[in-house]
Amino acid sequence: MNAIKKVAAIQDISGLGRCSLTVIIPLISAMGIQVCPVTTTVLSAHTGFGDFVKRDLTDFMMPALEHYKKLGVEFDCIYSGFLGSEEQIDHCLEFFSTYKNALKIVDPVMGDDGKSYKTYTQRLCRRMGELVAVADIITPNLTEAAILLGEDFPKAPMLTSEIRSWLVRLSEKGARIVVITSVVLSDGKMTTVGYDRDKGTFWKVQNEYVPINYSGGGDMFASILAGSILNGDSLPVAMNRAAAFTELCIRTTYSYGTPWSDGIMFESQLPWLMSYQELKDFSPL
Ligand code: PXL
Repeated sequence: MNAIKKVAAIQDISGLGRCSLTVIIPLISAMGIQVCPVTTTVLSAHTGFGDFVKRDLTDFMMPALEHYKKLGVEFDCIYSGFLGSEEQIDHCLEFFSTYKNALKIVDPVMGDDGKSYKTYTQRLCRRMGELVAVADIITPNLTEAAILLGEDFPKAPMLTSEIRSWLVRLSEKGARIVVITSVVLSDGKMTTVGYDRDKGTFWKVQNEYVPINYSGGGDMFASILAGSILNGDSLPVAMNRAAAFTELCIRTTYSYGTPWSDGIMFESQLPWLMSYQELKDFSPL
């Protein structure tokens, strides 16, 4: 048992734009959990900038794993996100199979707003399915859920019965907990939905809509969900904590009118996360 839980975060780091490790390290740390980065790529700015320089660290991933095995270190959680190549997926699979007792969280980052990111080929998206198959928890947004299910991106609001069926079908691919973000339900509300297969329960948390999509929003949501579950919160409370903090920070950022590519201003809101509030803004789906 680690005195403080350890999360191996298999993620990239971008100098500009607040995504992946520059979001995950401060947020999970603020929740009292240690982040051990397994850095896949170093970028001057995230790929949304269009123009950036990068150093690929794919060949660092297996030596890092070998080092951890030699040390006998145990991780409480392995958490993967944005990945740059099929080889990086192979290395993630090695981490997951090495740490069988760790909580396996896969954020199948592939796209947003109905489109896949430029760097994600169809083959890379298919291979992401292999990570989803070994995960305990997955956190796709609606675009990624559609890609994983081979469905068209829903242009209209979704019925509860429809999104429940998406949750169950995604869970049949492996994970016992599925959370889908950025779903518009037929009441017109922006909603996060979740399914716990073992308990047979469906949950939702609703959010204020903000008309801009910042980089790193998915990383923010998934890392708080991860921290919250590791700290013993129930699934709906974890969804509520992740959605509430993300909404708080997005609304703050929107009020300043900064560009989407700068990401979400979370620095001044960290005390909210650290104060670990009681939450009850969730309901059955
Ligand atoms: O937030 C996802 C993400 C992570 N890392 C890099 C990205 C993106 C999304 O564009 O470009 C490098």
